Amino acid sequence: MTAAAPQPKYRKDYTAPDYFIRHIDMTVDIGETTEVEALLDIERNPDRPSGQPLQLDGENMKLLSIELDGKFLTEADFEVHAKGLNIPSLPDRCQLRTRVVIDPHNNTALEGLYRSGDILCTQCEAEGFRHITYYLDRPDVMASFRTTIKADRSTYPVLLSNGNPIAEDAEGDRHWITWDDPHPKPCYLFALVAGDLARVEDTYTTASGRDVALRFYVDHGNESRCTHAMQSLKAAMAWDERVYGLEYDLDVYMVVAVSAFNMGAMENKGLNLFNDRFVLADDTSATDEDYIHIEDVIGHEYFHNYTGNRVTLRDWFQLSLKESLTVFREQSFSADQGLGAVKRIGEVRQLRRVQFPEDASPMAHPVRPESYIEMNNFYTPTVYEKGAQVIGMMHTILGDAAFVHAVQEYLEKFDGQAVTIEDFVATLEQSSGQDLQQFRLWYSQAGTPRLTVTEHYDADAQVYELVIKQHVPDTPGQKNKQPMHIPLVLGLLDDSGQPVSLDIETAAEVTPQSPTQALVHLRETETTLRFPNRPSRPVVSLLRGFSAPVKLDLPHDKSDLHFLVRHDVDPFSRWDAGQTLLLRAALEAEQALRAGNAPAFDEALGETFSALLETAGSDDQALLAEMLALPGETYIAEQLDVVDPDAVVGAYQALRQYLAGAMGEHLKAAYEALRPGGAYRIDAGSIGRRRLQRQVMDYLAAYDPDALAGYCWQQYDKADNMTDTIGALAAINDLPGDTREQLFADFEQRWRENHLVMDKWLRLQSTARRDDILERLEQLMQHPIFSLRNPNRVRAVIGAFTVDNMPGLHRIDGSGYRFVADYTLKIDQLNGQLSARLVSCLTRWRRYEPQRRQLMRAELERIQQAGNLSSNLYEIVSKSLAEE
Ligand code: B3K
Ligand code: ZN
Repeated sequence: MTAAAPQPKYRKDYTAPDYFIRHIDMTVDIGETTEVEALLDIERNPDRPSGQPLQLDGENMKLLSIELDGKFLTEADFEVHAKGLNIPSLPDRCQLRTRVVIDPHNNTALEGLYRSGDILCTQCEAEGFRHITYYLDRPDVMASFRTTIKADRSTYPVLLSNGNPIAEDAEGDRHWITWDDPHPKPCYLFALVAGDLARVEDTYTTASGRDVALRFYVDHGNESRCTHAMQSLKAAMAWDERVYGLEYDLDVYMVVAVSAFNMGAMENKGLNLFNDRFVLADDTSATDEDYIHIEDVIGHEYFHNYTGNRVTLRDWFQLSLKESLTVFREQSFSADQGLGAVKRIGEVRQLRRVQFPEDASPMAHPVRPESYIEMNNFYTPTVYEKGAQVIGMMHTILGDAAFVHAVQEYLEKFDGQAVTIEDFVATLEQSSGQDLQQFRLWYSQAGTPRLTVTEHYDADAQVYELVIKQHVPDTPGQKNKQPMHIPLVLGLLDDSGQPVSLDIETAAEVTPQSPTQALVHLRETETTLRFPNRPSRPVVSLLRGFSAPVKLDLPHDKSDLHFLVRHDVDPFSRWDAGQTLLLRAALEAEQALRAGNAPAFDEALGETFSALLETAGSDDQALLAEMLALPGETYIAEQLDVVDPDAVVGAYQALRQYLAGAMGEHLKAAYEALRPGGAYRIDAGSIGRRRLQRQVMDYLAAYDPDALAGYCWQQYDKADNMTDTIGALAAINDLPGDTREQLFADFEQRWRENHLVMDKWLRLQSTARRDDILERLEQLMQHPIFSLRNPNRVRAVIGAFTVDNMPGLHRIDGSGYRFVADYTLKIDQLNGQLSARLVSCLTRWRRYEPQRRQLMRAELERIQQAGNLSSNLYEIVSKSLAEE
């Protein structure tokens, strides 16, 4: 056991700070050791009682001296402990100077100031600043920052921090520079970078005609790989001006790409830090998906400048306030860049793959959590992605114009303040006149609501009726929940597939969106909708555009679903009808396999999906690729009360094999027809074509592995871009044989110097279905490019294995679990944020069949008993093992 179990913090316990820090003047002197001097202008909070002790946060640092208003304090005047420093009493206004030594070179947790390759950089969100100096490390303490960095000139020629450079000088081997950021900010937005970096510069002229310098800092040699990120930044700046009327507010916007980074990127004011995989790209080394991710992450961090930085958080329980709104803005931006509805489908796929499981796990928490042990564990799909859906529902309820207007009001009203989710929702409510009282339950109730729909058609009365029941499942600490306000968008199709003019009789509120589409506000446990004057039974298209993040049990039988696949006008619902058909088929196959029978599939299923393939040349190819992609194994498993991974994997494979057989030779024709017609282009049409081609290759691997191997060889050989190159490797990944080995070996030779490209190579091998996968993983970790200290490499090998290798992870001898637990413990000694993510694959042990359940639990107990765990890992493991 951990010596003293870390204690949770509760949202209900929030109190305003006793003291504010109005300004900080710090000097970071980088040398053999790194010394940080901080001069804090402190003011008592007049709303709090006087005479309170000052309790500064500070960890992993050695205190050299402390002065209060110019007088050195002695040890009797203060108390230093493992988590900070207390001074029993303080004048109402004073200046406190501390000098500490920190050790960035041995900071493997990558929080605070740390080394990435040869550069020093920071990560302060959520609570990293307390690793740099003693401070009130909470977002409602906002100060102006002045930062002087001193360092060796040749090792660290570039010295950056937030704001504007105001002075610099050099003497001998050393130089220094002072940065001034006059806008008060919480310390989680502080950033510092020191290193030998190349600078790529461009300019953006804002709508009001101001020039903003855009500067990317990257390793030397990577200058030409910033073009796409730079363009994406400009597109994001223009989008925010056009859609929200928001202009960038400083003269310089800096982005630094670093290779050792715990997450995607960080929105520090004026000085974003990025995981280099979300900056660096060129056609030969980046895939379509890389290009899209870069645009998304660049947009996301840029949009934080308002939603997060200008208006920030009162406390960490409010994290979703900035993250969900920023993800929503990022998603809107991204959809506008060309892929539209297909982007939405991708978001839903991802939500179902990672957030629905989290919502049904021991870590389930509301979008606004009530408690946490380690804040870094709450940067979750629930806070981000479900939170963005919650914002999206308010957007649907208010309508686009009223929503945008309300967000603008919120940003104006709270500019420069640290606020709460309640402040945001109340502003939306006041601005729009909509009642969001019941809607607020989305922030407090965890768990994915389930809608069960039954239908009845009365031919004599010519009335079609739907009864919709909602239920929110129990989650840890929350039972017997209240019904939610769920916006359900729907339409009806007549028997020729035409949309029907809607006339709805119901006690629920209905907002027409068009003559044939309506938004129904579900607020009760049960809602009845009656559609009169229907001479024949219509087919209902429900949850259009995925209007709410719910699980939906459709009333449709198979023929209705086939009909919707052919006729629905809403791309999401059309796709989802197809997914429901496939899911039902997979679940039947799973049942058959568990009963010892061979799976069997309807002929109609093969016909519908073959017919889709035949539209490959004409239809929206990106949408078609999504329509043809099977629901993933994880999502299939999600539907089951007890998971037998062998049956899930078997069912998935059987369904794939069946469909591949049904499509047959058409697959080859489609593959040929989808070959590139010219040089690589990154536009929505070309991306769609390549996605569809990849999907076709996935079926071809099942239908005719030899033919596929030939195609892969040729494609790899001719490719002028990474999407086609990696597509060839991905398609052949699970097929043993010489072609696979040769292509992987050649790829390694070609790309061994490029760690981002090698991550793709590592990732594919970690997810390959092969009996010797664990030995292979060990070999991969011996590769010169691999390091347990680099999160990207660890995620590519171990992370990918835990998420995308169901048969490997769930080997019946328990060796997959043992492997994960061993590395979780090893990595936890270095980086608690990373180890806590890796162990997540074991947390839902209770859902598995008895043998696996026991094996998974034993590994979790082994981790728990190892002792000396990071608070991150401790929280996840202890919550997973807690009694239900
Ligand atoms: N705000 C950061 C995430 C910080 C994560 C800290 N463990 C990136 C983002 O959401 O934009
Ligand atoms: Zn964010």
